[in-house]
Amino acid sequence: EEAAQEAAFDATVAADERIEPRDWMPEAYRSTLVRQIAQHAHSEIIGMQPEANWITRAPSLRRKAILMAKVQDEAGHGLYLYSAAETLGTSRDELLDKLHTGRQKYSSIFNYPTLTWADVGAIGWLVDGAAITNQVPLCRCSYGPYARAMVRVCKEESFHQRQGYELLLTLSRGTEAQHAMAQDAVDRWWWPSLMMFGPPDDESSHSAQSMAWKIKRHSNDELRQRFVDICVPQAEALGLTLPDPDLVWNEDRGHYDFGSIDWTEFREVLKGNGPCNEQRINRRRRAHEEGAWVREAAAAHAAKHGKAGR
Ligand code: FAQ
Repeated sequence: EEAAQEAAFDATVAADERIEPRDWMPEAYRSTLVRQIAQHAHSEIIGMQPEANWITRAPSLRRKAILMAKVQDEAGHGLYLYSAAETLGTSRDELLDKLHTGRQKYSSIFNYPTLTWADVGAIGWLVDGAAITNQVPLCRCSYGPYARAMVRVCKEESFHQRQGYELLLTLSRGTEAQHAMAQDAVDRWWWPSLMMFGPPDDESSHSAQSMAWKIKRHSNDELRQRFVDICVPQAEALGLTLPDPDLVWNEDRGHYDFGSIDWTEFREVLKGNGPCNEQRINRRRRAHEEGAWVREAAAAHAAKHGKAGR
């Protein structure tokens, strides 16, 4: 029986069809998906913090409304992703507990501080740009609920990326001080954005298996290269420079060559030693504790109306 189920799973993946929650799947496939989807969900909700830092200080009502909508979208993305993870048999409570106790990761990028208003633009352009580059192929992920969640997430991410680009363009074309602020933000966010794609391929422990299962469609280095190639002309259009003296078009490869990434910094951030790791996780734990009464009230309401509480 098990062999027949495994053959059916392999055939579904080979035919580029979707695995659905009730289908048989190898335990390692299930746990890999829970790991990746949970890390992704955690990134969305932790990722609300750096930008939320600027909502009260947005320079105009229009900018404030846009930023509030963006941060709210991120909460929504977290919810789609936790729901996708729940279809694999893990509860949201369990996943949040793992985040709060440091047993599951979130993206390295959200451990950097947002020092000026221009950081909101740099995050939109570079961080959301990197997120889209990584997530468009995930719309074809072999696991149905994750793939479908990504379709909507990517549409919203493109709006986020455009708002960041437009914000930076406005600053870049503004006063000298505004231009300098935009350049400084790009200087600080460029390298951490390249790290979002994960370790180099020869150190990426999960890539080979995840690609065989068609969870990932491209390697970390392939997507990083794609992102660099997209950003160079955009930086030119913005009138800003990317902080890499080794960035140069390579005619033979048909890609931009770029300088080496500081992987020591990446590993330190993953170990909890980035500039804001402690602040981010403490704030998340506190928000969770302060929201306990809402969860209790919702459960009491559901119980009273005869529905199973969650
Ligand atoms: N940060 O073997 P691999 C967003 C870990 S976008 C932290 O290559 P894999 C939108 C990895 O987990 C950001 N850890 O791993 C937004 C593994 O550790 P483990 C979120 C990282 O899974 C914008 C180890 O290193 N997007 O939130 C990172 O095959 C603005 C070995 O690595 C996603 O999560 C990192 N950067 O490939 C929100 C996308 N990179 O678990 C708000 C979905 C690697 O063995 C504001 N995820 N690690 O302990 C993926 O595509 C993949 O999981 C990768 C990593 C590509 C991130």
